[in-house]
Amino acid sequence: MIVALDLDCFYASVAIRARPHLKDKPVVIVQKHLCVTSNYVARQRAHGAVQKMTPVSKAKAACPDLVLIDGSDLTPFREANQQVVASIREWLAEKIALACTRESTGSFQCPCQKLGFDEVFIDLSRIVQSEMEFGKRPWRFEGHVFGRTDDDDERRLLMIASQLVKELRDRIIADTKLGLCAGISTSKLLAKLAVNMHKPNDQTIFLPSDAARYVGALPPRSLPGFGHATGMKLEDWANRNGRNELKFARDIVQNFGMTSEGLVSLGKILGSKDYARKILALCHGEDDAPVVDSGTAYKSITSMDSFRKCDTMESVRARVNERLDDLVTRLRKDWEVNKRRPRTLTVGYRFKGNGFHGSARAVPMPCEIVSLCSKNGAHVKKAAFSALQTASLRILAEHAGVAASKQFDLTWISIGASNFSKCADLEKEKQDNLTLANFFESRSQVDQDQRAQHRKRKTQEHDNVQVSKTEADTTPCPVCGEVTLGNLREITAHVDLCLRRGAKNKTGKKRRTSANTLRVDSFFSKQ
Ligand code: TTP
Ligand code: MG
Repeated sequence: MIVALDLDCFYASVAIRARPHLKDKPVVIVQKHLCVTSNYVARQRAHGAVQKMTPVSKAKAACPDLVLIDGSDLTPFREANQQVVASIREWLAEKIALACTRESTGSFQCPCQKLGFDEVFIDLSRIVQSEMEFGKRPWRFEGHVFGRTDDDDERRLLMIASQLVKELRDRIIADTKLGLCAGISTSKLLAKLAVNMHKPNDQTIFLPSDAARYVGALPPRSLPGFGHATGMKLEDWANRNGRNELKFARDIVQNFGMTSEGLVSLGKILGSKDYARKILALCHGEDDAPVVDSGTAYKSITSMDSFRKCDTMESVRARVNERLDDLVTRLRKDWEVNKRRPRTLTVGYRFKGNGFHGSARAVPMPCEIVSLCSKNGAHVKKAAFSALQTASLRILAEHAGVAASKQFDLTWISIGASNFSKCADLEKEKQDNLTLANFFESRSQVDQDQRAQHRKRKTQEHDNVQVSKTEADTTPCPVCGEVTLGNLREITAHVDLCLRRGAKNKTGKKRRTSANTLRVDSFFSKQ
């Protein structure tokens, strides 16, 4: 029992919520002279001339009283997305608690997966099951019903799901004042197709018995999960082999069939048999992809922008700085809420003439980000900014050839932080930092002692006197607990290796490798 939710004219709804006097006016959200979305008043008034990504001049010509709102700052949309997800999770928690009480069972999860800013998938199966056993009757469909089903149980379950979804939508609207649509079915594919069937502020149940016929009649590229590159490869294959155009999803099924030979030849075209299997199933209306819970915090925080021209180092620096201003502010905010630090920095880029084909490179996050998270102040932000700037420009130089001596023209860059490690217990971390610092201090002392001993030994060798090891000489590694002999550099390499391997300490408990790795890095950067 899967539900797909999609916010109505999302950016426009968020902008109008902050400006209620515009409620009945035609509104478009503008980014770089393009209308990225419009409210439904504008869509009706302009009779379809204000499509997403229409140039502002064209939209204005179709609807002269159009109100233009700048949408270049994504912060309000990001925040609205968080409100929506919080509302969903609160509702789910209430339903799960109710089911557990009724069934006298332990808690369970209903996965909730975010897709972009304004779409969410939820797997409601477990709550629907509980409702079927203990909930109120009569059951009926809530919303528009599409297709048919031969299975009475499935029909009942979808009725219950639709009633629950209506309740959830009402809750989201009450909490956030944002309208939304829902699609309800037995797979992500069908739920996603259903969500667009009745818009705005409505819901559709897709009964799956005829799904193969319905999906077969759709252009393959309109299927969620059927990407642009897949379409190009198949078109190319059809042209080269004198096949008819693969206009509809059923054409792909007919050309390759649902047989193992078909699968092998499609796999050769698409580069993987597994992917070929997924594409054939999609074209046949089948999708068994699970809803994977996204967690409450973002997996990555990325700032990106596209532009027409960026062909000098001065303009590259300016573009990188714009992204970093945004990224550093968001990382600091994220720290305040989630108390976590990113460990990976990823820089993506595209060049003019390459369309949407870009590349990206990931490197370990500069250690100055640690201070950005745990300390406040302009100098900390400046240090983090400067370290990120150096790292980003280095990636662009080394991997993209963006350097003063070279010719280039960038059209898009993205700078992202990911691979977060949680730091729930700051006091514990301070203690860990002290342990490491003390360890290195004592090792430093050992090195001095060893040098002194060496000198002494050289003198004493003369007198044939044996020198015993000092206490400090046997300081154990703070990660694995082993006594490692050698000079400071060798011991450092050992500790670093332990941290990276996530070595177990003496108690057998795994250490928090990532945070420690950063700590070692920061220790050395301070030296
Ligand atoms: P959509 O869900 O595609 O559109 P929408 O929510 O505005 O309208 P609908 O009622 O049809 O669902 O996209 C969500 C937001 O993403 C949209 O409000 C603006 C933004 N967006 C872009 O920034 N660029 C784009 O090319 C598109 C399609 C959307
Ligand atoms: Mg939407």
